[in-house]
Amino acid sequence: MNARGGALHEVVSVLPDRADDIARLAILLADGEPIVTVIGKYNHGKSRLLNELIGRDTFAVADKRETVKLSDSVHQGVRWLDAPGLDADVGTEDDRHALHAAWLHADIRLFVHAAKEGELDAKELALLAELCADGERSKRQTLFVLSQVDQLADDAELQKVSHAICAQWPDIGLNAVSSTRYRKGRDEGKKLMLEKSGMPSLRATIDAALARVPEARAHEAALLFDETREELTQLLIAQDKLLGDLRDTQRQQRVDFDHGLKSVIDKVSGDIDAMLNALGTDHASVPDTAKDAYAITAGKLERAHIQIAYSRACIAIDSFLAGHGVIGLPSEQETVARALNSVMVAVMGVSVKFRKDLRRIFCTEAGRERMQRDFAHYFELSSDRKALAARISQSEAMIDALNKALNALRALEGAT
Ligand SMILES: Nc1nc2c(ncn2[C@@H]2O[C@H](COP(=O)(O)OP(=O)(O)OP(=O)(O)O)[C@@H](O)[C@H]2O)c(=O)[nH]1
Ligand SMILES: [Mg+2]
Repeated sequence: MNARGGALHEVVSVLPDRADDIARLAILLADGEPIVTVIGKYNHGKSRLLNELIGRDTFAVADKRETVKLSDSVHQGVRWLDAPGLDADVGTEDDRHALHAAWLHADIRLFVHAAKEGELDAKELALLAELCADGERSKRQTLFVLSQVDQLADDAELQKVSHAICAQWPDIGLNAVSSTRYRKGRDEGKKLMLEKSGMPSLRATIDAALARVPEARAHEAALLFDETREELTQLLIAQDKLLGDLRDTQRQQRVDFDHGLKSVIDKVSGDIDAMLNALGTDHASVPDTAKDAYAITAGKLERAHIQIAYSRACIAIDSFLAGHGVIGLPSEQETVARALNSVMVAVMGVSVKFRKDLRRIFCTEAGRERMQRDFAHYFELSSDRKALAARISQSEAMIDALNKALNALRALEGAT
């Protein structure tokens, strides 16, 4: 891929829906010969028409569906593209690729319709509408060719068909031609037949259209640059806003979490402090004997007080955490012991037996700061927070890609 290809690739990677426009821009920037293609149903004489226009039998002609892939020939500074018929019922995927390529490459489209078929059918009308709409936007030209007119009985018949088609599409600019008459007139030196074939007049119309190609190309390239730049700019603005919002949400969630957690910790610490101050002598270290197995001893009561106070505090913190999406441990930290896979257990341990432990955890600045820090750590690892962080990274990557695409586009524009 050359530098231009690389730059266009940067643009398509962020604007996949514009792949066709970017492909067309690449063709315009390559600035090769003007390109003329034929479009129409099969057996309507497209290949033969091109052969007569360039004066040699380059493209295969047959009385059946003949052209199945794109072929081209450069003649007198013009690239002529022969395309398959656009009949969906007989066409294949390859045909569609070829037709798409012809659509992308051509500066001038010769819409070929065999006179003996009479009016245009719905498919032809739809295609013509599409070509004209594209022409309005891109200034690419479409010339309508009524082919094989020698197959009509007489001029009156030709008038009838022409009228019928003009009724369907009033400003169609009909070019009636006969390739066989032209060939015969040329081979046999019959000037009148040559003129009557309509080919010299069609050729003159094509030449006039060819003369307009440079201007049309410049218009189209400017249009594609403008539209693409505008779309990139709008996407960038939207993405910048999204990123700003996501970062605000991220910041605010953290502020709310820290603030809420601090209130809960202050409350439970206050309760524990009050309880500890209200307790009398500490009997926790007085050992129970065998005869105390079923008795309530002062030591057991002490331990129960401590355990209940601890559990209450843990439940209060846990319900706050659950409200902020901090529930299980992150998967990489999980163990096979399911009961241990909670953030509470990871931060607080499984139990507390003595007053000094409760005091250390809840009634010192260092203890409270540790809880604040450790719970915040798990908050950041909770799935919603991680998803938010991932969206922020995605948005940052998108902004980066959009900026690169915009710079690449500007560089290309500057180089033209
Ligand atoms: N009578 C008459 N026959 C023509 C004329 N132009 C083409 N034909 C014949 O019509 C048949 C189809 O012509 P092609 O040029 O192969 O038609 P095509 O549109 O390219 O067909 P596909 O490639 O299958 O899409 C051939 O037998 C041609 O000789 C014409 O002006 N007059
Ligand atoms: Mg053909």
